[in-house]
Amino acid sequence: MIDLYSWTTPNGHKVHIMLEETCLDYHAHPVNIYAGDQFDPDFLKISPNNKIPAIVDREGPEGEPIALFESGAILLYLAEKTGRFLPTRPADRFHVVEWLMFQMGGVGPMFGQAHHFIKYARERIDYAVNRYHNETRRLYQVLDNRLERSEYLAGEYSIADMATYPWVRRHPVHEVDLDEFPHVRRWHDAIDERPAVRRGLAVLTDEENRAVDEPDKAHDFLFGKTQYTRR
Ligand SMILES: N[C@@H](CCC(=O)N[C@@H](CS)C(=O)NCC(=O)O)C(=O)O
Repeated sequence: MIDLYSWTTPNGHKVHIMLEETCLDYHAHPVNIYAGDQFDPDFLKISPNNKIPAIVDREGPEGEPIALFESGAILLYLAEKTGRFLPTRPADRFHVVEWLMFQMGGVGPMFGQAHHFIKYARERIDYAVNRYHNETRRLYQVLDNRLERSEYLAGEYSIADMATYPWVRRHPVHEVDLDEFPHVRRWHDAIDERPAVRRGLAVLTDEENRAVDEPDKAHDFLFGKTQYTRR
């Protein structure tokens, strides 16, 4: 049994999708990052960066429990554990790792900053909006060029696609029109239709719907004093 600690955000969705694709036995625990749950001392023991997602696999390597944070590490772990969505042939495997790293080091941070300055920042800073929007569009072109030649990012459907799709799915937030990137659109739509993806995106939505919306508190937890308190 795997304990999943997560919320309904792109980084959470990566792992929800992988758990559904691999049919692993798991229990989802909500960590409402808009309500400050990420600072709970018990959560910080498994996720010291106060971010979701995190997992605890009660039957980890050598039968011992293992706790993991960072979505890319969790995807690699689950792929190793199940032998799925990460090829064994070294060249194929490293192409998946390459595109996974491209997501973790590029797509996630840049799209995330675009979301921040377009949607969450309390003042409009044109330089920052343009910088991250331009960078986001540049990364879309890299994806589009790749997907013109390859059905999925690293050949067959893999953890690299599971990592990237939840961010591309948020294209209205970072104000990118998928019609400008037709190969990304074709890839996005194919992944969007997968039953496991639909199930993964539904994980914790009841908890999200029940959550009380307190925008000022959420802003403080994510971007204000609470976030930057030394602990
Ligand atoms: N590199 C991390 C990023 C995780 C991340 O940024 N999670 C966000 C939600 S998408 C979060 O938990 N934010 C809470 C906070 O910053 O306090 C990963 O891929 O797991």
